[in-house]
Amino acid sequence: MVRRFVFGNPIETEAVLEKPKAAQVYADKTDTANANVKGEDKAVVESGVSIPHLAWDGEALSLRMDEEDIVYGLGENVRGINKRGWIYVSNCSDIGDHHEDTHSLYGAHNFLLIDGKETFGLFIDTPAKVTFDVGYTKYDELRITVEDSAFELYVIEAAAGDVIGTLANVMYSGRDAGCEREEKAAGDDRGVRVELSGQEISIPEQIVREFRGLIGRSYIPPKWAFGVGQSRWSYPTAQDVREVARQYHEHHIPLDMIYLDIDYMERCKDFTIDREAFPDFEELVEELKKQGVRLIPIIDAGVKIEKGYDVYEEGIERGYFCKDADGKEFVVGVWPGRCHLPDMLDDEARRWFGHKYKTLLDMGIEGFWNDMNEPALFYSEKRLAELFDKLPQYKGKNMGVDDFFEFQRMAFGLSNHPEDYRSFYHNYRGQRVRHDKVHNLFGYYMTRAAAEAFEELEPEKRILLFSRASYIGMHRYGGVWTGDNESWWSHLLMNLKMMPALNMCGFLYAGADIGGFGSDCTRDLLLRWLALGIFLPLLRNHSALGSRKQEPYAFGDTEDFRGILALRCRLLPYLYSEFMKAALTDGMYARPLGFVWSEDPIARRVEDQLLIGESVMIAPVYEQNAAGRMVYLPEEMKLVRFRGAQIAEETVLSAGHHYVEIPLDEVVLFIRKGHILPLAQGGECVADVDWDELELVHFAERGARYELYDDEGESRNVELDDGIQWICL
Ligand code: MIG
Repeated sequence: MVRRFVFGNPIETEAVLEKPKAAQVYADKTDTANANVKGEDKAVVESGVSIPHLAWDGEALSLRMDEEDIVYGLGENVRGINKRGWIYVSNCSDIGDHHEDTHSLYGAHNFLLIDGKETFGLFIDTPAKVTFDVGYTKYDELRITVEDSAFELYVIEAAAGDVIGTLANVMYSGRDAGCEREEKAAGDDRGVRVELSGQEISIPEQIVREFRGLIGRSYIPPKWAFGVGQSRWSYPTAQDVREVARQYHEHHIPLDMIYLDIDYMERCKDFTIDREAFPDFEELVEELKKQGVRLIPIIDAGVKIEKGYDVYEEGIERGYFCKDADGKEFVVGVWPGRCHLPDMLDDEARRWFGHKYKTLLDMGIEGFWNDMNEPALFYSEKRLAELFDKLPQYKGKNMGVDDFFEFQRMAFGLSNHPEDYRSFYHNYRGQRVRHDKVHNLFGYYMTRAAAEAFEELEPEKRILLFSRASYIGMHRYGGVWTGDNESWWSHLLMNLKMMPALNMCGFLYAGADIGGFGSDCTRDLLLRWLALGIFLPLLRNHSALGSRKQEPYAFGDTEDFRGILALRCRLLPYLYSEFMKAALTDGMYARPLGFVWSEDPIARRVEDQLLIGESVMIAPVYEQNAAGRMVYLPEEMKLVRFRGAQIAEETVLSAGHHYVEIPLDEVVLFIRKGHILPLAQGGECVADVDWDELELVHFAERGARYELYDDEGESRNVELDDGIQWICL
């Protein structure tokens, strides 16, 4: 059950598609127009309205947490699967240098789930900053504050009386691939309608599904986007790109995508090609596609100020850029130097910007990544000018502590300055709105710009699209990657912990830079990271300028990399099936153990294992030089060990803790009781993988069944019904 409360006059985000009728709650701070609320009476809500589970004191929503309560969610954030014990601030941030103490990453995902004696979900819908103090200030209090205090609150509970529910509302029919047990319904030669495996789903998962029902179906990329991606900032010439493909192919390592970072553009200008570095760009695209490899260019949010550059000229002429307080185009510095920001929130400007992607679609491009769309501001022209005005005063001076720190603050504080976010404006839904009030929508609306244009330009075809900044709602238009992580072991684990939280918020096509973006990666870190990454939808090795080369062939012998990426190809039918079932039934692809064994106190606290789809549990190694790790099994499971892409061991393990040895060249997974894992033979790219020749690894009895999903992988028109096939033992 969903209940909606409106505090003040919130700005629409278009996160929720169909809003339930609201019970009004008036926050006296903002809603001065509402005479019912008296100044001193902060806790007043309109008579008769009370918010379940929460207290509202006029400043914050709060609730007392029991010792046993777990707080899941909040999407892209640092720290645990259980978010207790930290403060998280939803404020899309360009934050390369992030670590355990960081409060805001690139996304703003205000959905959380409290699971304890009472279990319920909360979604705080506002484009402004929200602070979640999850037991940091007071260890047993969750306190949520909203800048401006205008917001919509959704309280989501599972249907009353259901301890464990089944997916009764998810019905589809499937083709029967040799399942004798199935009775066919008369007149339906395709099979019978059944529940999704008749799977029991826990209360936490029911709540997530309810929430996801509100915000709409998750983005579905083309099937080839489940392949292997190689990226680097940068492969600056066509020659470099060809060399990546050549190396991969020479070593027979699977490859589906090569990413192009900013250097493919002419001086970082969106929708241009540097013809010196890429003289035959169109041929390059074709040539690689024939090898099964797509080129995926980056698009940045800032548009270079340059006379004669059509995007700039048109934007100026039609008034599509964000303006400052005086109505002049706001100037920021990003990669191309001085730039304007397209007003992604303005319907017309958004349509215009989205249609610019056509330039690249026309060159054969089928996928994009949207960057710098928090938006990142290296500097604003105004702030830079202030610094230069001040500089002469420091020159020759014996700088003492005050001067030095002031100087340092001015110079190092140039980027992403909060005041700059308060000095430009959007035209949003017919009104002039200051940026900071709608900050968290910018990346979302940039990605929406592209996705809406693709729907018009390529109505039949899925286009790969993912973004750095995001807000809930953007999950309908594209995926996310989690930004500039580091080649650190702790960031491998962070990648794992983030996945279910992102899924809860609708971001299914998601992943981190594998091997780490900043810092120098080592061979063992890349192998261990891949042992997680091969289970995640967006699998991309990406690394930063100046860091050690991070392609698999940069570390000497490639056999182990070939093996692990070949295993990715073997897993594809399963991974794609699980992804599509999650996307089409508002489910989760990666789940914490507590979402299935919600009554098992140990499972609920596991922070370093995940369920991937219905059949598989993973427990990757994330410590350097560890020979294995402890794994918790909530129930009896089958350990399956792969050496390279081949099965080397299948052993049934009892419930409880086990130490499992996992050498660097092996991947271990666990199959749940009663479940099946279909494996393809392999291949060197997605198109090579044969969906028909499947080996069924399982921990089940004869007659057990798996719903395999397949489609041709590119059409937008997807129905679970059309793609499901039963596979039986
Ligand atoms: O400020 O385009 O997160 O993936 O390689 C750096 C260069 C800008 C940030 C992205 C990263 C990309 C980099 N970009």
